[in-house]
Amino acid sequence: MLRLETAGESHGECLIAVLSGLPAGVPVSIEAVDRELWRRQQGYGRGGRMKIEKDHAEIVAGVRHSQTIGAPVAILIRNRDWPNWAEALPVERTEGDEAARRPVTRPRPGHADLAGALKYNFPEVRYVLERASARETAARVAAGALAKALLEQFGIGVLSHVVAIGGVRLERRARWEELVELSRREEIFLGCVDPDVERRMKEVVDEAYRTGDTVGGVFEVVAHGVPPGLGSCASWDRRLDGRLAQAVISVQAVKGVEIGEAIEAAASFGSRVQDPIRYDAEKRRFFRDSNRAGGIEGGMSNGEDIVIRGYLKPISTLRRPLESVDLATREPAAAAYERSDVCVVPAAGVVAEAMVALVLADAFLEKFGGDSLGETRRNYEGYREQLRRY
Ligand code: EPS
Repeated sequence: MLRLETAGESHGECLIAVLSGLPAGVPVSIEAVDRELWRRQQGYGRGGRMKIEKDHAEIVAGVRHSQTIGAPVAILIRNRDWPNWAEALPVERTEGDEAARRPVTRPRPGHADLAGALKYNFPEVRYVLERASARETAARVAAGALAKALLEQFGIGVLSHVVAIGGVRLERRARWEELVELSRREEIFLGCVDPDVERRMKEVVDEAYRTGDTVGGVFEVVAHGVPPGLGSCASWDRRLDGRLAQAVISVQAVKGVEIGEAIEAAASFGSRVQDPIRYDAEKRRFFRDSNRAGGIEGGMSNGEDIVIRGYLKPISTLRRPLESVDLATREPAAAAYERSDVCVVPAAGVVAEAMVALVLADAFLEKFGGDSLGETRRNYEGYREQLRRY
């Protein structure tokens, strides 16, 4: 239903997102999109680039008079750093010395560098790192903001928080209200709902700064207000958990995804990890006291909050470089270092919110369809009525 394509190099002119499949009539606020872009740029542990950029969405197609018109939406985010790279990455061939292209011949272990150079048959990794860069996620966040705008029309919210940085973990569940409060803050530090845990998280990032290292962690995305029945148990590729996992693991540096309490459950017994089913006769609805399934059973949303965690490896650009091989000489060499971040877990959480919102909006439109928001709403209300009568 929804299709997202992004384009753009980290140090190119701009990033572009093209999102098609949204019905007409979804309210769009540039301020709201920019707020999401701002949230993605925050967090303790970001590098110098975030002081240069101030991401702003220029919507150039598909939205008129603050509403979608049913056409593909095209969003452009300019790179403020581009003037510093115009000579290194011109669109047309230029004469001049090789060094102006800023070639990188010492691939970083863990980065796309080497695999990309081999795959695309490049003698050095500049083009690969430009596109593999997590800078691309700004385009995803802009598109995700539109998916959020659709979901919001149906009372669905998608937010994130940081559960762990290195070995420091938040040992309790966060309430939805806490995530709402966190998302409204004017200062984002490490994105943890508990200030004491956040302070200890900061110490881990400081240690990485001191030692020229990087640090990873875990973020959690929660989708609140999702109706039961999104996704499907009938076909493997329509299962909501599979679609969400793909979307979240596609975020740069995410190496693992967990839905609900999957990791703990794998070490436990069946009698302890399911969420017993209850019925509230007054409200005429089924509910659970726990949500270990993370809101998904049989590949479908079950009406509880959807909870999905992303496990982020420490990013692979280290100030204290790892061992590598120079592509030009084939001699052992220290991996290249380019200005980078030390910790990006809070930002990755914001990106994953966008990815979760895009998948949920897709599954929502798959179930309810409609070329205009009014039509989608009628179909949705019809289903709600069916649930009430069930
Ligand atoms: C960026 C993410 C990181 C930053 C990048 C901006 O990208 P990468 O995945 O390549 O490490 O380091 O900034 C730079 C490349 C730079 O010149 O500082 C982002 O999320 O916007």
